[in-house]
Amino acid sequence: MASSTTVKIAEFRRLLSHAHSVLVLTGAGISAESGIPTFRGAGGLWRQFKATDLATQTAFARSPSLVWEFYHYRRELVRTKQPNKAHIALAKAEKRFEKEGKRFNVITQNVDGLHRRAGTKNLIEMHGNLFMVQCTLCQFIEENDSSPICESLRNRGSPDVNPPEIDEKDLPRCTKCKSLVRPHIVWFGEHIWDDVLEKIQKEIQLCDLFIVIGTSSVVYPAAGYASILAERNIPIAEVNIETTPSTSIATYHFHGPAAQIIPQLLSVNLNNE
Ligand code: BV8
Ligand code: ZN
Repeated sequence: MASSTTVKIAEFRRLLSHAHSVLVLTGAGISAESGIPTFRGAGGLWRQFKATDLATQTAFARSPSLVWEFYHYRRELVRTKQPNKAHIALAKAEKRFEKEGKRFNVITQNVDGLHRRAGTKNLIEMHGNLFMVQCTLCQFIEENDSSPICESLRNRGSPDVNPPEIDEKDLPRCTKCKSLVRPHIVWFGEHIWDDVLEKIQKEIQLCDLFIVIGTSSVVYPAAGYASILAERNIPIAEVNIETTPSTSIATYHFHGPAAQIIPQLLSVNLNNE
């Protein structure tokens, strides 16, 4: 007798084969198996701070040195990690869909860049990226993946110490106007960029199958997308190791780690990887 999960996966795969515009939303949980701590798990702490305390304009205004140590720490951590089978399966599924003349788009809340490194092309990084900076004065935005991002941050960022602050003049500067730069990342209390919201709205309009992976569905506006689509009776599959506010409105809830479940759901064989 096939287990209910096997039946659900088979049903989902049938839906997938008839979909023309798949939209995926990912959160920190999809990168957990790559060794990147999630926000709300135990890994969400750095020194005595919660990530949500540091990812704010107030924290940056109070101590740009502390916030830059936090982001430098995460940049260097991510550099040592690899995309996992969930990221890779999404990238392969996108290629297969494109060949069939269908649409496959990923919206990620993550700033770790792992979807890009896995090969996903149709990607909306709605909260920005650890390897992009924006100028606090002239707003110039640029990629910056240098390690360290500036000399004063070399060997800094350890979660186990509380060193003296770095002088602002020694923190990362704008290549254009030499003013202080900040991570090009949407902090709590900040609006998502208008052009990003427009792209998201378009994808939500076109979506005929929604997959929500590894997010606690707490942070808005991302947390609201599932209910918008549920209103239109768009089938929703959630993949998570816990239930979330999206679970009650999802058509399917696949309970388990993303790296194990996503390849099965998308019929992507990664064993020869
Ligand atoms: C906005 C970049 C309009 C930063 C992020 C009061 C004042 C101001 C604003 C608010 C307020 N009250 C509410 C708000 C709105 C706020 C909000 O929603 N707050 C929450 C906390 C209530 N939202 C905002 O501020 C947004 N802007 O609303 O603008 C506005 C403006 C002013 C005033 C009002 C409104 C901006 C939000 C963007 C913040 N930036 N990231 C950085 O990375 O440094 S958000 C950050 O947390 C992540 O990027 C992610 O988006 C978000 C949620 O994290 P998750 O990805 O869900 O991760 P989490 O750890 O929570 O969960 C992981 C999940 O994975 C779990 O469910 C776990 O079970 C699962 N999992 C774990 N392992 C696995 C797994 N699943 C599968 N497999 C596994 N192996
Ligand atoms: Zn500048």
